[in-house]
Amino acid sequence: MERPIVTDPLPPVPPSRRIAEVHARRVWDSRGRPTVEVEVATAAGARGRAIAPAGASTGSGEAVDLRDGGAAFGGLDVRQAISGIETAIAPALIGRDVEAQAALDATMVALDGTHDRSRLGGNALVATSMAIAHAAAAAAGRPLWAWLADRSGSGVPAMLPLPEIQVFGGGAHAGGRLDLQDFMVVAVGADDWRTALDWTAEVYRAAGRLLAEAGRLQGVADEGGFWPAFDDNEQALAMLTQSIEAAGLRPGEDVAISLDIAASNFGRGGRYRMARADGRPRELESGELAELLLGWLRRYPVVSIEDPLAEDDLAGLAAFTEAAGPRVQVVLDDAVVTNAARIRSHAAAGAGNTALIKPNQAGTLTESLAALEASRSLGWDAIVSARSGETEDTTIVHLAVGWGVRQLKVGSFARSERMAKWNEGLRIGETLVEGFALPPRSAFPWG
Ligand code: 2PG
Ligand code: MG
Repeated sequence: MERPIVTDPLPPVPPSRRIAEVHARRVWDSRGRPTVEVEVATAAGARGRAIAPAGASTGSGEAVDLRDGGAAFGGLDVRQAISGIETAIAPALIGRDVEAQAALDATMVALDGTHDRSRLGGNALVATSMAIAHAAAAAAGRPLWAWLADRSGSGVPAMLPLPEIQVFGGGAHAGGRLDLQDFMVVAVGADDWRTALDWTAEVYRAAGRLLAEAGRLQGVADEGGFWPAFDDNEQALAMLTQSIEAAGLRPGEDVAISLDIAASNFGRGGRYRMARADGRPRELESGELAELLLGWLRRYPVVSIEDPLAEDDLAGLAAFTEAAGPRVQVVLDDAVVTNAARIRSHAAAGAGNTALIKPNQAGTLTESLAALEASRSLGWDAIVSARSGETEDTTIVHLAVGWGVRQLKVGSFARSERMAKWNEGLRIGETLVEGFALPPRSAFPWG
């Protein structure tokens, strides 16, 4: 007689970890645009909440947000993304184990079914993915950074990351007033998070005063950096260096410069149309733009440069990385879009040495972590980054600390969607074994 096949049922998920509710609501971001907030709750009442950010200078390979189109809010409404969470994502997650982040993210990716997350929306996925992590941490009674650190197995001690903070905004964040997008400072000489913020606050004040005195201040750009009315990109670099000095700090020693050229915004096919290359509109070849940037690296205390050439200019990125040398951090954003496979192929080509990690470019935390692990396995460094459209959500600070990422880029030292992140670091530092200590200077290419 045949014996009946008995399969063990999966053990029931305890109420403390069983997802009982996934609720989406429409909220507003720092540009006054609609965005997606998700709340996840377990049967025992642990809750997590997160909000999707939004980019303005996006890479072509990013997960795309689902936006409604039409007349309302410039076509940027997110009602379809919200309804997709309620009708498709929530039913697939309810009853599941909130701790199973990778499996839950995989379910969302499979439900979406597109290569660019365009059916359910990268905005729907990232808000849900981050809310799951918050709910899991809450269910375990742990702060999110500690929950992530417990499970990351990276062996890297949980530490606050070195901040990259914008002082001037240009490019797509300031009506194209300057070609370059982010003129940032990095407190390379600071031993701890509080000192890094103190120094940056002084540089930011000095920059505002110097700009106003020069009659070049036009308000603030999208990320809270000053919107400077310069005739030439290099004038901004010179004034940023002066601002560090005016704050009583040593350029390059205490505080150095980091640039996001965001060259995909003005270049394609190896040709770059700059409005203010040296005060006038000019079209540059890839090699000419590289020369211009290398000249700035020689003349100013620049330690890090992001997207120096466009995302489609792999040969140019590789040539620039080689020419800049190992002491310069060459960060790729638009070209690798938080994607493990793209990071691998760029590393193989010798293009770049550091990956920007933006969870909403990938769509889920699991894919973001895969991108981070790929960069680590290749000997690249990584920077967790916010977007130009942000909110009070502080998840990325916890990701940087919990995943052991040594740098964090959030935008400027003004406006609450930015300050919420810097201030969250002040809270987290009080609870870390390492306190407010930053990674040692020797950990970085400029060390
Ligand atoms: C970038 C980001 C942040 P956006 O290019 O790195 O500065 O901008 O979010 O608009 O892509
Ligand atoms: Mg960028």
